[in-house]
Amino acid sequence: MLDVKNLKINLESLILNCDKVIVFPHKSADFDAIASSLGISLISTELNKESHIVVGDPIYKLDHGVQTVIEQVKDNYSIIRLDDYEKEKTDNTLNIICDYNKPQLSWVNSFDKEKLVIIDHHDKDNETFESNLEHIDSSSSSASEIVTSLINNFEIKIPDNIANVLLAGILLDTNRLSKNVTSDTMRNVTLLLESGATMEQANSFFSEDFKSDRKVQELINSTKFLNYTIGLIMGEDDKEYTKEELAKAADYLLKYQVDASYAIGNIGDGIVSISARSKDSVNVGNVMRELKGGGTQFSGATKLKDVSIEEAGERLMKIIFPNHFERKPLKKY
Ligand SMILES: [Mn+2]
Repeated sequence: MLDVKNLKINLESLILNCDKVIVFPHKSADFDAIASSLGISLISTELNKESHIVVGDPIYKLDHGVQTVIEQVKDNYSIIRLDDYEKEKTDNTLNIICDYNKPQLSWVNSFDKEKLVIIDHHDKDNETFESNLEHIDSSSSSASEIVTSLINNFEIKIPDNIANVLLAGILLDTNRLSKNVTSDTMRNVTLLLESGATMEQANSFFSEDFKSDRKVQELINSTKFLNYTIGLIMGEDDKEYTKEELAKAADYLLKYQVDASYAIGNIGDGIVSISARSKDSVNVGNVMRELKGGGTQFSGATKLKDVSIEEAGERLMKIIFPNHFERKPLKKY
């Protein structure tokens, strides 16, 4: 692997020789992905090169903190949708992917090898994209740490707001500096603090999860226990949830004396999702397969189109209790 000094030299020449730079955070962009992408965009701007960051996820589905970040930077950085990428790309566009290295996590499944740069801290495997230049360093805490050190090598001054986001990226992937922290991590943290980031500001992005946590708590509060051993959560018909919120709620119920838990909710675009979890006596993967979904014994999910929450619940009941299915209200435990 190239050290950051050589990464800088190679990246500089690739950026200077392309038409424009397009940066890709991974699907369901988190702080680390978005922060490292912003850092790369900052470098491109300093090299007088046009750059765009492609966020393929519907913005409202992203973590609330990430939405806040995008809101704060969107006047100074070009954040574009997948459709715009199709319009923007040219034969000589340099694509830079941040915080991932595989097609499964990518909104774009294939890139011209010669026009691809990978900056990541996750292990490589045989799925990893082929690229012209890669810096995949699993000893780094985060892509944000790598990019901070890269910006420093370019001797670029980091604006306050970007320093705060990069710090949030490092805090996320180190569980607030409690794991994967090396002296290099701390040197980069220091650099960000010297550039105007503060722990208070960077941490404040995380408290944006409050809204989502509340939704998960509401889901949990609505649990009905069937046969004392199965937890069923049905979201409100007019509310939209993320798959993660449903999964978190189903996960939470496993803390109690349940064998399995199911959380049902609208996830947008007319789709109702069921997230299922179990300890070990119920194979929820099989239950979900009956509903055209999938999973393992312990965790599964499915998506149903054009059904109400109620109907989705009934379909699920028919599979769990095929012989006892009756249309009467579920008893609250
Ligand atoms: Mn990361």
